[in-house]
Amino acid sequence: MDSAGTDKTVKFARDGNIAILTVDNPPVNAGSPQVKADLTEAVARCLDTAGLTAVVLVGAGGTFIAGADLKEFENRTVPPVLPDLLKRMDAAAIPFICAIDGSALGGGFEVALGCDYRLATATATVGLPEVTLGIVPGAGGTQRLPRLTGMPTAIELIVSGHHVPAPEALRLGMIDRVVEGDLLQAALAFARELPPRRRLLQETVPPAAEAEIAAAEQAVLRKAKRNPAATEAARLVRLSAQTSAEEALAEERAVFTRLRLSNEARALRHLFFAERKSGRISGVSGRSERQIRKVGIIGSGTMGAGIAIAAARAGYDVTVVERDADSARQGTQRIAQIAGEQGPALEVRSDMALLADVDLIVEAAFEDMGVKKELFARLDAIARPGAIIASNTSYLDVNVLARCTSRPGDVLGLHFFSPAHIMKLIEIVRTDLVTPDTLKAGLGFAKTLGKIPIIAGVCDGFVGNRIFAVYRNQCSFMMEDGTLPDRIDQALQKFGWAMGPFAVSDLVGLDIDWAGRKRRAPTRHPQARYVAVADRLCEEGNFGRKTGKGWYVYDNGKSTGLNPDVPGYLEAERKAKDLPRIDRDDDAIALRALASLVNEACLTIEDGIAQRASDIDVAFTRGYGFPRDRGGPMFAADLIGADKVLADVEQLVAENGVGWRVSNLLRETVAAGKRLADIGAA
Ligand code: T1G
Repeated sequence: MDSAGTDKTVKFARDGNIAILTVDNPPVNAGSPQVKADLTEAVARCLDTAGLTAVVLVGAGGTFIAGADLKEFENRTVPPVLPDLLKRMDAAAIPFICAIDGSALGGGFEVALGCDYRLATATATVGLPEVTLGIVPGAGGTQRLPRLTGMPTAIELIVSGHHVPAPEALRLGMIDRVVEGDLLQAALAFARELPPRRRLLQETVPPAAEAEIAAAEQAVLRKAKRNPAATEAARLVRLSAQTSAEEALAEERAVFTRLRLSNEARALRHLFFAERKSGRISGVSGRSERQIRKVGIIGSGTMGAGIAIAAARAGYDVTVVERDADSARQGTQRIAQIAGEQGPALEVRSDMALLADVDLIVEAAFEDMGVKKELFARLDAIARPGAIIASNTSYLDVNVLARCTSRPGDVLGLHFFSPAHIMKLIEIVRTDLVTPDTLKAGLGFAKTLGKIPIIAGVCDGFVGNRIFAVYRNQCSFMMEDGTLPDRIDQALQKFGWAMGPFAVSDLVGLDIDWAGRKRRAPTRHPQARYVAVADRLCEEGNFGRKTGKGWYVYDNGKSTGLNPDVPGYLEAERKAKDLPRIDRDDDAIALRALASLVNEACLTIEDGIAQRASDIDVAFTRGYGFPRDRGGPMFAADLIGADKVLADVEQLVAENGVGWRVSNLLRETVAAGKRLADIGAA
């Protein structure tokens, strides 16, 4: 093999009459401007070299190309651009064979689509995830893919942004062959057979019935609401059968260029990097020395069942225990019901001693300090040395639980969100005495479950629930000021929240918060503002959806409108307190809600409970229904104007009195003209 060693990101080598181009830009061979320039040059070299019969394109480091370099997106595009490169490949006389290992995504898969043939290892993944980043494929993806898969499948794949595993990609026609053994050798052998040229753009899109196309479109667009890139992508794929390839490509590029710098795309890119950073702890790196294979779960209520299902699906050997045979029987049924046909089927047992040989125990018992303290002491006696003991508590002091054991270094919080087998967010609660290795093991477990972890310190509610509680409190103040709960919910939904706070309370159950308020009552300042309407609803036994009445009234689980008692209760409370009425429009409601989140988020960072602002954006978009296209509360505040948000925080503090203060960190960040979303970014 003759090879020209250079410091370029694309290496040119030859194997007889076949050129091998290797893209080498660690860690994921992202298509930086340098890569695009080097690839363009290397392709030109191939086309200028006499006697070549084929070009094999491959990636170094066990992966192909992860698409455009998302770090470069804020900068102006510099030529050469991918569409020009693909045009040159289209005009070439010899075939290009793409050899895919690892991932070929976005622009990376578009390069693969610009080749005549695509070979991949069985573990490779391919796809066009651009829509999930608020953009559309910009280098022919919307035109070439439908020619391979047909239009309905192309719409489904491009609008969902699904990463497709090689075997499925083969079935759908996205790739030509799955290779066992050495990928490069297989690609070379394939090239030596002198396959005929196959330029996708010269082919026609396989015909499909309009009904089938529309059904595929509706199914994916419904899930992609609030993402303008989704509708655009579907429209562009349809163009593939309506107009010339040249016109469609020009339109695709125009849409791509327009969306690239949109606020939605910026927000989604911010979240992409935020989610990769959120599990990092400064000074703690690498993998745990401990292997987790066996996982024990205590409690098979909604949370325990969800965690058990998530762990079993991720391949752990799972044991679930309950306090008695009756609860075990109910738990077994609950797991079967939640897991459905997909499984797993797990039998809940009533013998704690079964936890003696597990590597990690997740306690998901009743949320009561007394119960949990006793449990932790018992677990300490049962668990083998070196086993990790975690609590799924959402409020309680995990430091206290750690101290109930003789191994506080092995104790941490793993706070899952409900339903635990679906929700991606998990808080890794860092106790005072936890060892770095225990944290690493917790993070590794979360990652294997496919979760997105954030690190939280110990306080009432950790990061997410602490901030959410303040937001909800503010929403109830706005209600007491004179805006009815359904109007507040509507305003916040209009802003993009999946649900308004009152609808959420009804769903979760008003009794849950009631218990929390009672628990906190002794420590609440007697002069702190307190809205008592929710207590009144609870006293009447109205706990929300499950009792048919809460903030709203329900018929067969569906809301039929505001609970008619609520306006009267509110008027009475306002009169009794002699409160001035404050009318707020939708924007003012959304701004106040955001201001409350941002201020508490900054206080949480100041207190050392949250590590960085972007973790809060991850938590709220992944765990609380904050709109992803706004990038999370901190990113959204930067877009709206951090000074405007600060002004509203100041007003909020002035209106609400005792217990409320403006975060210094917020003030300083705004004064310095820095971005809130960058607080704590390393
Ligand atoms: N740009 C820049 N950095 C990237 C990157 C990218 N596209 N992809 C990954 N990284 C960094 C990431 O931040 C991390 O860095 C490291 O690589 C490892 O990633 C014209 C315009 C490839 C499946 O949407 O889905 O092409 O934090 O931790 O779990 O139409 O990364 O270590 O410093 O995620 O093994 C479309 C995005 C772009 C693919 C690997 N491409 N990447 O997952 O590792 S738009 C994507 C991923 C486009 C064209 C348009 C995943 C991965 P650090 P990781 P992983």
